Amino acid sequence: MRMLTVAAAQMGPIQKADSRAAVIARMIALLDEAKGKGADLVVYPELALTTFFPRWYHEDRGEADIWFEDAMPGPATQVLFDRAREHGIAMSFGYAEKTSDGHHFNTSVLVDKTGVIVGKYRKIHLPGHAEYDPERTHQHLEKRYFEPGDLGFPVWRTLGGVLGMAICNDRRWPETYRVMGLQGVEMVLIGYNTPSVNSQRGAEGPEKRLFHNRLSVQAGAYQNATWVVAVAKAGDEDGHHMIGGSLIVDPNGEIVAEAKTEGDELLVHACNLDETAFGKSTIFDFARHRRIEHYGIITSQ
Ligand code: CDT
Repeated sequence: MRMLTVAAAQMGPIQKADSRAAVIARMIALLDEAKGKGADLVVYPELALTTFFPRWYHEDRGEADIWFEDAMPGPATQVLFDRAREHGIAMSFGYAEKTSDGHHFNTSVLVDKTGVIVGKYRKIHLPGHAEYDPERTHQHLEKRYFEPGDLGFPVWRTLGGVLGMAICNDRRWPETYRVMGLQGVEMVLIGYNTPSVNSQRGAEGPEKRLFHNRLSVQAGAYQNATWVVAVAKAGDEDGHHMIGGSLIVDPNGEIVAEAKTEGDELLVHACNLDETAFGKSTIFDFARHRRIEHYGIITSQ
């Protein structure tokens, strides 16, 4: 059996005024707890180091660079890498990335047990809008602050399995999972920040959004015979509430662990990566059963 004990490290709210150091201290506390519970891998949310800043409008785009990291690890995050390496735990977390040539991405990294970044993913499906929209109850300016990811949906052979990453809105798109499924993915790591209300549709509240979260993640897991670990940043950030509902889902699409709070909370589960084999060799044996001659429209429009 190929066992991988994963810890979904849900994080409670991060306020606009919170320092990186304060946030990283919380991440280290979760890492220490995960070590005590035998985790091999800790998964943190999207944009784990800061508040969900795309809700804030900066007329001058350059002012938003305060939310971005231009090195990883950098001066603030080195302690997190050091602690993970001391514990011999792998980790994945999201952050806002500014590249040396001035590009901006919503990024997540996969760090192995020796503290080396072995994988990087840049968010492809960017929701929201680029300009201030007075019609919305709140802003969601990901299209202002980030460029669409340019790395595709790779998978990495590490930790005894085949791992992939996606970020928040990506989890709602079947193509996200299928592109990794076609590469044999066995565990998909996803961080998210999901507002509890739809800024354009007052009637859609937290219950519906938690339902859509489960629906998307469970379907992606089942239809690709993969584990999925989906991790929220939750609760009230400066008056803006976000759903929790972090999940670990097995290759049958069943929930094996689910967050009960909207705070910092660790979900730990020992995942048998060999459980992916049955679905991949039977109902979702892609080579035998897919009919790609009928799928062209998916990539032509
Ligand atoms: N962070 C992120 O991608 N959030 C979106 C909100 C959608 S509404 C603009 C999500 O899909 O959860």
